[in-house]
Amino acid sequence: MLHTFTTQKWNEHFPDSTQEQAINNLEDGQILYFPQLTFSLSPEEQFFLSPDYADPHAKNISYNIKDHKLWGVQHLSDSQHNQLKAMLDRYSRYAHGLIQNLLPRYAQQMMIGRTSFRPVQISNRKTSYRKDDKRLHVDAFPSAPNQGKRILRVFCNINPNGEDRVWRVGEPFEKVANHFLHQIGKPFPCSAALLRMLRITKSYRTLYDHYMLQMHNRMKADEHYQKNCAQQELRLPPGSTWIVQTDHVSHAAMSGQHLLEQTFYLPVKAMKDETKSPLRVLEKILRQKLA
Ligand SMILES: O=C(O)CCC(=O)C(=O)O
Ligand SMILES: [Fe+2]
Repeated sequence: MLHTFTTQKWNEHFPDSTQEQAINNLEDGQILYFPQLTFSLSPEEQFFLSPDYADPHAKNISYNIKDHKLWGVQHLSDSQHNQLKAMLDRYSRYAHGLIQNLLPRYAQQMMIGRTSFRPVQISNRKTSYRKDDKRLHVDAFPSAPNQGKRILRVFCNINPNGEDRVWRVGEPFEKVANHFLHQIGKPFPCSAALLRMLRITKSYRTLYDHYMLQMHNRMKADEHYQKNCAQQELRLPPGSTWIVQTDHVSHAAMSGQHLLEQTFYLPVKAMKDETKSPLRVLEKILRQKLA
């Protein structure tokens, strides 16, 4: 499940054979794991580890490197606001550099998404079941359909107290799909156009997005599945980094505090083997084009 690297620098160069291995492993649904790849904070930045600066109404603190906007925060002075932005900007650039060096094939075509900072302990967080990432799921976003693009995420545990990020990892995507897909009906006619018109979705919700979102919701709602499907616990210690395609790898985050995360979106045509993408797997099962 984990493919481990000894990398200690965010700008490390990797030989061709390592790049090849990394892309194969990632596309097979493995997690690329860097137990010694740390993101260091300056003494002033350590201040931001307090959960008091996270807006309790937002799921995470978020940053967009394209327009330098930061949101999901509270109680920050202007200069602290800029300092936190600079910290997330640095993480975003480091994560991007790592992908450019390790997965150059992806780097040419991927789009950079949000950077997030999660300073709140997740084990006792209360939310609706759909938003509850303590339940196994594959990622699909209700308001941000991605029309088949892959979701690639770089996570880094920056907990200062030695606390692991504890995940569960579930069964392979094809198994998940075969388990849930037959329960899911077609969308109502014109619903995608309506959602777009009402600006509930930021882009058109394709059939792919419909099936992925329904799978995400049904996995989370199914208590029996959550307890009994094949799964493994994963403990990710502070000072470690990991890369996962979270649309493909069934995952749940059980406990931990202080995580950084950078999202990238990747067109399936950038993959080495696009038959392994959720889009192509669902299309094969449903025998229909979905995006
Ligand atoms: O916060 C985490 O550890 C992971 C949560 C999750 O499900 C995700 O980021 O996709
Ligand atoms: Fe997730």
